[in-house]
Amino acid sequence: MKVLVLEDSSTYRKIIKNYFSKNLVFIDFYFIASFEELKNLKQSYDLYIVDFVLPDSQDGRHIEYLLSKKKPIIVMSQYDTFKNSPYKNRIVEFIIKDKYALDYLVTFIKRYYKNQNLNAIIVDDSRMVRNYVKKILLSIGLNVDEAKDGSMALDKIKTSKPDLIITDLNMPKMDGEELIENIRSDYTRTELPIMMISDEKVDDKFLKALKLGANDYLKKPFLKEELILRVNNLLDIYDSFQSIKGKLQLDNLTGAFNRFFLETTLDNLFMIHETKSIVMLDIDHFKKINDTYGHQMGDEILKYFVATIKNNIRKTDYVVRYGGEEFLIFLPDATKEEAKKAVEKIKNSLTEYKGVKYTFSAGIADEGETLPEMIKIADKRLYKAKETGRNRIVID
Ligand code: GH3
Ligand code: MG
Ligand code: MG
Repeated sequence: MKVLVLEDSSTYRKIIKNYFSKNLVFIDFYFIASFEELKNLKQSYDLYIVDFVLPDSQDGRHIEYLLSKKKPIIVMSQYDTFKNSPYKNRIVEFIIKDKYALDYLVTFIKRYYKNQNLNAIIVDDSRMVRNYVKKILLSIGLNVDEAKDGSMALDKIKTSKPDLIITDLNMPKMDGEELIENIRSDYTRTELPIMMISDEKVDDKFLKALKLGANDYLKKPFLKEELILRVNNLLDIYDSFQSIKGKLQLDNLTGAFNRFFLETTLDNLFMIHETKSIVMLDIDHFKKINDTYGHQMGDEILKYFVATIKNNIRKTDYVVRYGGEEFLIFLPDATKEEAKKAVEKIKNSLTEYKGVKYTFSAGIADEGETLPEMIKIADKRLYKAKETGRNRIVID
């Protein structure tokens, strides 16, 4: 993805460049400083980030010029005078250059980058609404299809599963409620998010649709910004659930989740669950096993170890390969005592593998405000288990 930044201040250009190179490694950025340079560009870009006031364009002529490229434009400025500009409704975002500006930009661009691989369907009997919403969704990078009513939407969903449904409630043929019911018989809330937009005046209708399985709603008329923020939020959650299934997040040898999963997804799951425990496990004297029976046998034992763990935990628990022969189990909705029971079950069913006997030590925690904090506490207890003789479970 190629992004063009038009900014006349060399200092601010440097700041942006520096910030983006740290936070957006997978995107190509090009920097220019004037309207003149913009007009001389031969290439086109996927996204434009432009300063509102330039020495050679003070009234937004460069924005007018860019609109013809039909690509999203983000305008930045030190002042909020742009809010009165006629271009205000024709760009995706207006960002004031305050201390939050670059953070927000990075979040927006990351989401835009991911949205390019996602498909949304807008379902509404009014062509005007469809067009309006479609334009907004396109401007945040999504691919968009449309349907006039519920049954047409269902047909489209059956042919190829989209990633987001935005639907009206009152429609001829099949209305929103029936559509939501139908979708939910095949897909859960995290498998296919649904957002309602309706001029429905009765709150009961929205509540009922939420109970039927819609994820969120907006009342018409709504602000463009609000739709963008809510849709992007919904897709952030959707992404983290989708990527759980992704092979990218699995360790090749054992099939446990890897560190990438831990750092990108587990963090979100951690926040969602009120009660949760973490177990850190480490095989005892594993180096000796490798030295005695060979590295290949060591590998097989690691696989067998993970299989044994998985056999003794719930489907909703996660096993992560934390290091070589060190593993982490994340148990949502489990207290330390419940986690301990699971670990004891693992201990009891871990007999031997091809004649090789081995044991493990474990530390368990359900304390800590953040994921790293909880890991640290469990890790400390694991260390204690090792110190005090191995082959044991420590919970405090
Ligand atoms: P302790 O009881 O203190 O945990 O002792 P240990 O020998 O298990 O721990 P140490 O950290 O000293 O050694 C870990 C060993 O695990 C060293 C390393 O070669 C081995 N190891 C790490 N990853 C793999 C792997 O993927 N396959 C195999 N076969 N061995 C591995
Ligand atoms: Mg070990
Ligand atoms: Mg170790």
